[in-house]
Amino acid sequence: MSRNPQIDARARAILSRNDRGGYTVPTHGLYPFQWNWDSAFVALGFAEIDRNRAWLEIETLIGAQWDDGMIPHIVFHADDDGYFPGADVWATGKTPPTSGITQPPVLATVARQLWAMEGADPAHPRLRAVYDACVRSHRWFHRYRDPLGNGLVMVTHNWETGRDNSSEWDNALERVDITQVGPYQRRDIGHVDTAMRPHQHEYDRYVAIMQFGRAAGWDHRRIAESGPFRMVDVGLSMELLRANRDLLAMAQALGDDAVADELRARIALSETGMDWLWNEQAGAYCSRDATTHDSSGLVTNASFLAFYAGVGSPAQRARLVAALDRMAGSTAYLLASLEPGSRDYDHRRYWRGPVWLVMNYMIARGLAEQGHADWAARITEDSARLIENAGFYESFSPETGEGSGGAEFSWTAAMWLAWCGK
Ligand code: 9WN
Repeated sequence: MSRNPQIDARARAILSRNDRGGYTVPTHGLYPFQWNWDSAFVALGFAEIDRNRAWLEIETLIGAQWDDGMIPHIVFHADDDGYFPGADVWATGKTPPTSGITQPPVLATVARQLWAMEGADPAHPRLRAVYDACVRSHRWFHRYRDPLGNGLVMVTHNWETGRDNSSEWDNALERVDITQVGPYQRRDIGHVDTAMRPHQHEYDRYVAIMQFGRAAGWDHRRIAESGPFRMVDVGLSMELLRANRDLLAMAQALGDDAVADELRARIALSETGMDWLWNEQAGAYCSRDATTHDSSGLVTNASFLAFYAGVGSPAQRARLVAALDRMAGSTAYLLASLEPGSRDYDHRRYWRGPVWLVMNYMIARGLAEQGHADWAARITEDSARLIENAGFYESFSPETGEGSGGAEFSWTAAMWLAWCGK
């Protein structure tokens, strides 16, 4: 049952307009290439229209997987100088050209859903290749991105988190040396209002961290050990734990016992390890610096992925629900990306306040699975109202509902079709 057939038609038109044949750009203009986690969520939208096209979206993405197992955050299928940093700046030397970092591992979770929609047959002709790619990608995380050996995920660039300018990174970014960055031209602020994008002094640091990776020849071991930004991200830690559970379900169906054992051990490690991110004072899971061990102490939308990951004691979950309740009391629309009142909260600026529908989707799904149907319904309803009132923006003000960032956004359209518009 569709909530509004006219909005469905607009959502389909956005996916079709942003479809470049085999892959979808997040939005035209601002983001002219294929992005990793965008494509995974977009596949869920396509699954409502054309299953073949949904599989193709993720097959194109895994076609750019590196030999070491990393699935890159951007795949530069075609030249376009409307985005900085482009393929020549990353200089990874891959074919097709890609960036040198990754993004949130939500692919296995999406693949399991596509496979389940089609009957969960272990002999499904398109399952095996995607499954194998996810196994290799998850092993890459376990091998290179678990410096503490506790099953949590360290990122080496804030762009890997997908929550680019979250205040969680501020202290670590302050320490990044920008004296050698040199001149460059940002393209993002030519497409959207500067007030909705990261500040210049932050962008300089993003570029400096990228330059470190390039100078290291994109040697992921070296970057993990001595890179200028080493953050254990609550978002990726929760997303990978969830994705490992979904991958395990596929491994069992395929009778891949060795991988299933490996995944069970990883899941157990992460379940126990997650407490390292719990901040009792904040009453939430918060990211922590892998070098200094400082906790951000900030409640962000990523904190609520605990339900999606299936972690937290009853007491911890109660604190998270209390935080949800506070946020519902202070904003018109759930769920702000940073708790209002926090340092540098800004309801229009990117990941420092605005609501992002893909995060809402994962959080609502987790809440529903873990016995909080009322909160899941509230988040789903708010998400639908945001689209109905403002359109398919990249993100939205939690206070006014006004759209923020790019318009005609693929993953927002996909979330309408696959979730909140149903
Ligand atoms: C850098 C594409 C991407 C999303 C990220 C979002 C934004 C890029 C940017 O856009 O990041 O990767 O240049 O701002 O933060 O989550 O995947 O939609």
